[in-house]
Amino acid sequence: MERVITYGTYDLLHYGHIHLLRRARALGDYLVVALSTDEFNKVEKNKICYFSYEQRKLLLESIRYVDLVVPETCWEQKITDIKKYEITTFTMGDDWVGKFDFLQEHGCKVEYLPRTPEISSTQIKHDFGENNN
Ligand code: C2G
Repeated sequence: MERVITYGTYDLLHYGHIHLLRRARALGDYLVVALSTDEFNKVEKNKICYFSYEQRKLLLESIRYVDLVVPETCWEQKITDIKKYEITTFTMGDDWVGKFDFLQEHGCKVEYLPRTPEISSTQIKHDFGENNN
């Protein structure tokens, strides 16, 4: 059984995220999403999420491509995670290309998938803000 994992904030969920999750799931038979906690986002990514971790988790768990959602609390948990969840493939959008190749030394394939270029949570917030002034 090919088990896949991917990581992210997934705040203001949009179709670019869905394209990523669909392709990630297609790399195997089971997809784990490690979802950045509010604390991790704030401290490590300088991101304040619109939706809380629990709300973002509910949204992700409702997506047909996602089998399990677990918390991402630190950058260093990936090696532990691939053992804990018996992961065979790690995948991320290609804005992260090269950053996680080290996981291959731990018996895990690493795939970077092309991002959906025209959409981002930042763009949504910007456009929405403009139309509401
Ligand atoms: N993504 C995409 N296309 C977009 C926007 C995002 O394919 N238009 C992908 C990203 O490449 C990532 C996933 O969707 O693989 C989640 O994106 P973010 O929530 O922005 O994740 P990020 O903040 O990059 O967190 O430890 C890794 C980090 O947690 C990744």
